[in-house]
Amino acid sequence: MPRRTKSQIKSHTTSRTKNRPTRRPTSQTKNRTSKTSRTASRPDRARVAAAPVVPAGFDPDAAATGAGLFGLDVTPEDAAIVVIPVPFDATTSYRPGTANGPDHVLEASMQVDLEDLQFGAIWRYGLAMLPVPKAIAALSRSARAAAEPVIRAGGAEPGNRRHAAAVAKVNAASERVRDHVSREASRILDRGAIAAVLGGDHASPYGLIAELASRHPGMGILQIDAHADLRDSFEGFAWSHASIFHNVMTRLPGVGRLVQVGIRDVGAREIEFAERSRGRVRVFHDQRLRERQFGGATWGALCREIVEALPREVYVSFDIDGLSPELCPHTGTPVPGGLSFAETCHLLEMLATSGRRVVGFDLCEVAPGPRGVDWDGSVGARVLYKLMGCTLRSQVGRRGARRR
Ligand SMILES: [Mn+2]
Repeated sequence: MPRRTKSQIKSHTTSRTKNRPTRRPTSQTKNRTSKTSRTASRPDRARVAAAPVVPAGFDPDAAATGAGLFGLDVTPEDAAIVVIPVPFDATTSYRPGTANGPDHVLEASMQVDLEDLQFGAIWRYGLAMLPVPKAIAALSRSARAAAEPVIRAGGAEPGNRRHAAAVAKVNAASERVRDHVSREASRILDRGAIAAVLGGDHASPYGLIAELASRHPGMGILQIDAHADLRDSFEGFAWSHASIFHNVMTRLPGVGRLVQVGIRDVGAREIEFAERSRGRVRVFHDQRLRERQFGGATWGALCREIVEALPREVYVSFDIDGLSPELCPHTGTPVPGGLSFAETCHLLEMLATSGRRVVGFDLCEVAPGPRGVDWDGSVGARVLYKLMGCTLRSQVGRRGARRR
């Protein structure tokens, strides 16, 4: 299909609700039922298309009246996957901006072509994002302002009452975000849909992970990240982005195992935490994976090992900085090394086809560049679409099981 021209993109971003260009070419849109049988010749797509959750009256060929995720006009009530946007990044230590991630990815998602070579017609299931909550964005700004002097000082100084007050304010804000996400997630899960989080910093999905861990005891987490995020409160902040998996592994007994991939910036105490976990935390360091590749191991073999370390039910936590930094130059803490896009897609496909069930996911730390440079968002939107495809594929044939 033809790509949109720059001017189309521009006019779209300035007035996104007014007769924006048609989302899909006509060939895809006439009659979804017959489309299902027409695509059945491709085995992977047939599996996905076998159980579409397409809302009645949805016409992807019509000019959109709203600006839904991926340009689809699907309400959260009709969607099989509902994204909870979390515009919060009070504790990002190096460079703020991921609070704008949800808006940025939403905008870039309009440009994503919806047929997926790996996962088929993902969009058929209905994909939607809740409105970006202005109250959380405002809370992020005020918490960020409170956190700033503490971050500048390199962390809360013991006995510094101003720092202590700031930390208390930031922690309270983070807890409000956690409770908000938990509440929204519970609502989505209760009606049998799949819930996902779009951050925001990496602390954003805690409420979702907590909700899923109580519903799927023993579930594993596949974390793709440059950082281990296993710090026991970072700079004094209990709910720091750098502490999320410390919090998850110490507060959520429902999480059976954490499998980390792409880690290449890690503290001594984080390594110790993983080593003392008796296998509950399994780390695939980026450098170790590369060394094995240099010695002849294939990426496919390494992916199999990663996937086999995971239990039957899996949550995927995707920090965009797990990717090579040229794919996310404006994220909070970019680090050299990391996964390529193709390596990521292969890993997700191996997970999806391994017989495991992906029960939810998040994408965090995507930040826009200066003056609307939309590269980070473009990558983020595509990763989000792949995560959706991976999740749906893993659940195909188990629609009944998706009820809980
Ligand atoms: Mn992270």
